[in-house]
Amino acid sequence: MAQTDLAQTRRATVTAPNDLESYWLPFTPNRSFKRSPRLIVRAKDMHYYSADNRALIDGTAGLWCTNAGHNRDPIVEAIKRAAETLDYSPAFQFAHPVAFELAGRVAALAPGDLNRVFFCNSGSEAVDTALKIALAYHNVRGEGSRTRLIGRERGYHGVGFGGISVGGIVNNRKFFGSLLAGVDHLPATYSREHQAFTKGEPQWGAHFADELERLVTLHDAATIAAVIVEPMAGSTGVLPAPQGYLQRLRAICDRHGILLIFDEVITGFGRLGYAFAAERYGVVPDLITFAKGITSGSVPMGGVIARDGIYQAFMRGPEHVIELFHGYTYSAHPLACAAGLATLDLYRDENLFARAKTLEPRFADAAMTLRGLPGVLDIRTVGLAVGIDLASRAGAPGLRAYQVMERAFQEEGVMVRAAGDTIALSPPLIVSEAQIDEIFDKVGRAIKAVA
Ligand code: PXG
Repeated sequence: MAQTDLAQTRRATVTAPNDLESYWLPFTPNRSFKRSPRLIVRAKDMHYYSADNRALIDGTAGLWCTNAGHNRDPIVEAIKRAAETLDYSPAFQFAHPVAFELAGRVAALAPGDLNRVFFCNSGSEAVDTALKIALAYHNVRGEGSRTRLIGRERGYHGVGFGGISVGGIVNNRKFFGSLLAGVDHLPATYSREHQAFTKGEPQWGAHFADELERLVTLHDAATIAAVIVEPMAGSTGVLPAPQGYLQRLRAICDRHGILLIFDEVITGFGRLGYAFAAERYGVVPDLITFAKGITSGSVPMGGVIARDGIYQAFMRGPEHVIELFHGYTYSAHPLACAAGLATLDLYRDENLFARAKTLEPRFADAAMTLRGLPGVLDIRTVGLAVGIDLASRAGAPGLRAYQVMERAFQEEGVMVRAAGDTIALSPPLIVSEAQIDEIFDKVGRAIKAVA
């Protein structure tokens, strides 16, 4: 481009009408947002900065992703270097060295013999990838009748057709037709009556895993490919697995040759005090999905980690033939891989997973100080995550939590997530004890202000 053209382009950018209409925001009430926009322009470590230059403490690690904190120098540097060195290389039939290095590092963090890593660009793609690997795995082994997928009520597995089919959130499903055929659901494990104000995994509820036996009896194991669950349901309000529940699911899957998929898009990379929640629970799933924390949110990336036997099942047939007909243009994108390596270095060098574990009791105590505030019905904590259920306003479900979120942003200077009438908090793992107190003080004031 000639110099004059460039100058013209720049001027055009600056003088372009800057209204808010063109952008259709995801999972956002567009009209009320555009009446009162919440614009973020930069971030550093534990803070966001709004367009009017107010500092906001990040109570949610973005959308559960900036586990190492924001704009960390080593990650920024790694992305810059990668952009200068290799912008893109084809993901199919070619590869670049950093992809192998990152795959090895991710595999080393995974439990048991989960040692094969498939890369994609988001949690939704990771879920679709895992479901497809599960179906294809049975197929290549001559058990092609195993086509049924089992999810869970109140599960969130992203927004692809696979993810919404196994997911259990009615609004994410009801507008989108018939979804995938042959899907069934386990019940959600939450009961306020049995577990209100529990810190960590509730004692009550492991028996919900036995519902899988019921589904096996109903459908026959020979028709079931896989079960997918989040070790801790994040999006629907932080629902930790009951004690013993995941172990029981594992045992039932083993009994019937069903693959167990842990969707660790939120729980991966330290949220529950371990690289993966699988480790916290001593359960080795067959497939783990990850995203978000792999790059601390800095570049989109997701992936699936598979047990060795799953990968090996595909390694048959003529060697020049593709073994798995699946992948994305941007699988293992060079910038994402560079960001991923720098992020894993930070997690290791700053011991951030162990830090989350050490802070967990402190975080839970601080969270429970909100008990007794107006409208607070339950508080659930696990790792560095908390869900605070608020009483819905008559005839307007979700309104109270939305008001808390707005108030927190506009007046208190803290970012929180509202899901229905639940406030979810999940700060970056670099959060200090003083910042934990600050976050809960601010959230408490916002809850009182809108009471
Ligand atoms: N699986 C799980 C368990 C998730 O939590 C996805 C898959 C999909 O990831 P992508 O990258 O496609 O968005 C998620 C995403 C919230 C919130 O407020 C949660 C997610 C995304 C945005 C908001 O709880 N989880």
